Amino acid sequence: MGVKIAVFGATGAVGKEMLTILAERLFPADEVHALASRKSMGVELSYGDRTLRCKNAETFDFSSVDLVLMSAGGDVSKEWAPKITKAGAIVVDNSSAWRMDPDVPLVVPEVNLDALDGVGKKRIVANPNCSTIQLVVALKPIHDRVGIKRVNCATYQSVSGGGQAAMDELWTQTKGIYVNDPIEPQTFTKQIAFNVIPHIDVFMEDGSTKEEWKMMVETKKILDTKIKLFATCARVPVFVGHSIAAHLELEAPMSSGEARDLLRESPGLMVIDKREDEGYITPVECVGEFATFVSRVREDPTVENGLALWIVSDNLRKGAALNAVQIAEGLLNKGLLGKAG
Ligand code: 2RA
Repeated sequence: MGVKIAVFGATGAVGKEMLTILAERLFPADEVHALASRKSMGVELSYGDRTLRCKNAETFDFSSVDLVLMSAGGDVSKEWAPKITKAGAIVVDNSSAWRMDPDVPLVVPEVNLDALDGVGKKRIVANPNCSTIQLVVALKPIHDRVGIKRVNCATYQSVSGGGQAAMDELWTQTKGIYVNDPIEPQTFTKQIAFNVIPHIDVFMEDGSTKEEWKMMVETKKILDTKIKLFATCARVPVFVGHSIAAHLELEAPMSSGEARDLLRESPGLMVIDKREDEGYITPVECVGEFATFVSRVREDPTVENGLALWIVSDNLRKGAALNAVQIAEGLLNKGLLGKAG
């Protein structure tokens, strides 16, 4: 018996990717519903070679589905996820609303799939932040092999992390600069085209941003509370694909060769690491791919047992929609979906 599934927030960049990936991975759905706000009713969306017409989430009967993949923002999720689970469905939510709730598993299937066994408490599973997901996929095999004491990382995050509007703004600004049009009024506080903005999400008391805080607390919840992590997260003029320069301090030595071999055989990872022109991954090459890519694997001689990695992934796919669909696959394989769930 197939699963009845709804994508809530289907007209957004991540929602559209969720529909695409459900079809690409042949997720065994009997029914797939595209849901969004009333104003999007009737909007046509692709689901593989089929076209779905968007339905109004406010009037949708959530008792008719087994699973809802949500990417509609934190406020909408806080309001709707409890209503949806009360109607009987499981929610996989891409917002930050539930990630640190102790009764909500925060899951990256390659890292902590068994955390899904805790879905029964609230019947909500949280999808981690995009930059956290790609980081922990790469950290997991190294942590399991030798242990990681500390991670210091810098991120170079594409504008699609800010949604379709941010992508549109980069396009407009870039055109404007090329054709000497006046720069459009900024949705962002600073022009992103041909610039780098060291600010994602809001500033916190200690001077870090909430994006940097998310990477620290989510890595601890998903992988190991003992790992110390410090991040600097920047927005860069790239449409899709987040990059991370990660500098690790390990509990024991690991050569760059050992690290490359280990990462090559680890789930969800692809190593592209030749010490020559174009022997590494860049955001442009990761777009549309499922894998998290690792390049520039180096020993860092400035710290004891230091190891440096360059980690790149499509933030709309593994960083959001793919991870959510993989969680759905995990729920199905564990017998937690449908009438069994
Ligand atoms: C960003 N990680 O990149 C945040 C939210 N997707 O903007």
